[in-house]
Amino acid sequence: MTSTQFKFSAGPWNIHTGADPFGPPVRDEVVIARKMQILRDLDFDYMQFHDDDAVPDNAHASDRERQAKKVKQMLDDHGLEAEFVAPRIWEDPRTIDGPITANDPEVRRYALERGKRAVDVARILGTDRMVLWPAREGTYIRESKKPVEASQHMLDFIDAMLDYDPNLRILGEMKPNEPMDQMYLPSTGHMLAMSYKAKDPSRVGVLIESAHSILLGLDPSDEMAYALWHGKLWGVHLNDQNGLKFDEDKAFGSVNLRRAFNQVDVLVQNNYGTHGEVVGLDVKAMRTQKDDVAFHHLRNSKETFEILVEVSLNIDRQEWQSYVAARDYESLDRFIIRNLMGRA
Ligand code: XLS
Ligand code: MG
Repeated sequence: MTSTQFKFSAGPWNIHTGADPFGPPVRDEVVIARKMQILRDLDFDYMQFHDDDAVPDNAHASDRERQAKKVKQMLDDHGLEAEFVAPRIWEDPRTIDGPITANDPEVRRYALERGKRAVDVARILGTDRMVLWPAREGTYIRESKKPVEASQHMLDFIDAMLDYDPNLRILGEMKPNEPMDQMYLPSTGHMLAMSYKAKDPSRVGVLIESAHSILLGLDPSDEMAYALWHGKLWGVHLNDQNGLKFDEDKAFGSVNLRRAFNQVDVLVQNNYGTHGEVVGLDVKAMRTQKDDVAFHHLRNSKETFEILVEVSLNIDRQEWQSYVAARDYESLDRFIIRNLMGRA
């Protein structure tokens, strides 16, 4: 696989106004058609969606199809495809305490309805993938929910979605915290275990975000390798993260180039992308960026990925192996660093 064979995607939320919990927007909102144009100009092939990026959840039932079709047309006009649809089940007032694992059965019913509406949108946008980032499925204080029952609610939700559409695939995007203090199913491993309990395990897999692994104290490339071994790495959200704090969504490779290389290398070496998997870049522009340059984080992340693909394809594997065989890891360490510094 050469770098050009990878397909790239990003969501509308990756071109954003810069609002954060401590301050208002600093840039103008960009309409979705313009975002599509930006992605196209950057040579992206896919756009990712939350359900309400395409159709607001309060849209009238009779109008939902028309609105979704309009977005599909817009994608076609820009030569883009939808990679996935993720139900944004964390903003509605009913979902304050995590809709899928809410104690109130009425709220859990809303989660199911909302999930099904997201599947309808996905169908019209032409994707069979639902990403499940269960943002509020956890607790602020541990005593507020029953964790064993919560696990069953998560499985019930997954099964209901699989039932609703026989072609649907679910990609769990796990994260250990934020907005919750502690999340249920915090890691890839948890979601993979859950996938085998689902009524059709072959349709349940994961999307791994670099920053989420780092927040778990894990190496993203090892998480990716584990999911690849299961045949269940169906999406990635590449980005970077400076230590254990809020989810920073920094440009890919901007904090730790070696960690980025290891992710690219595991993807390249295991033919990621040859079965329709896409390289998603879940990166945010710094708040300091002015409007006209507030997409460079996407361009830069893609470029870093592509250069690291070249490194991975051209690195001297024989020399690499010779250090492994001799158990000379000091030399191996130097070899990798010299390659990353362009001094191979
Ligand atoms: C948040 C997630 C989110 C998902 C899509 O931490 O990264 O943006 O990727 O719902
Ligand atoms: Mg993400």
